Amino acid sequence: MKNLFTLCIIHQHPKILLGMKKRGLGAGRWNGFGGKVKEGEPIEEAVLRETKEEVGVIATGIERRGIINFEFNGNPEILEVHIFKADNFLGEPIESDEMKPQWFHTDEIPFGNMWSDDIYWMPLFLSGKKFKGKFLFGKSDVILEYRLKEVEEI
Ligand code: 6OG
Repeated sequence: MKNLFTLCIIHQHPKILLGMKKRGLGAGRWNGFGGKVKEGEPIEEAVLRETKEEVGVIATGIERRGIINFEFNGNPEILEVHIFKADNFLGEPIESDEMKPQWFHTDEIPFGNMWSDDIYWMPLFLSGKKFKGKFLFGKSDVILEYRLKEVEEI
């Protein structure tokens, strides 16, 4: 079973906007904004909807940069996460029920308090590359296996 998710990172060099996830999947970690794509919903609309819901801004200049499939050992669900970059936004970032936003310098990204895959693909993301990959997680969200490659087109 495969489910589609979005993840939006607003990148205004040298800073990125992340949110501390307050509930649900990944609670207690910094991440971009996003969530599950609804049945029949275009992915580009889903990423804008989730970003608006979670941080109160309309992301602009979005570009898809990565697609990563996540699997958790022993769980048949595959999460296909579409990662977008936004280079600007309308409105002011505000805290929501789900996320508390904060800007981070790209040299001070809090990888120790993020999903453990992020440190692998974030350098590609920050340098403007496109990428595809797959991560298999075990207990305590340890990475058991992964594949990650840069691609020309996504
Ligand atoms: P909601 O619970 O908000 O959707 N997500 C992941 N992000 C990273 N960086 N690594 C993972 O490794 C992830 N698994 C899921 C996708 C969950 C949000 O979390 C992202 C969504 O933006 C396993 O509906």
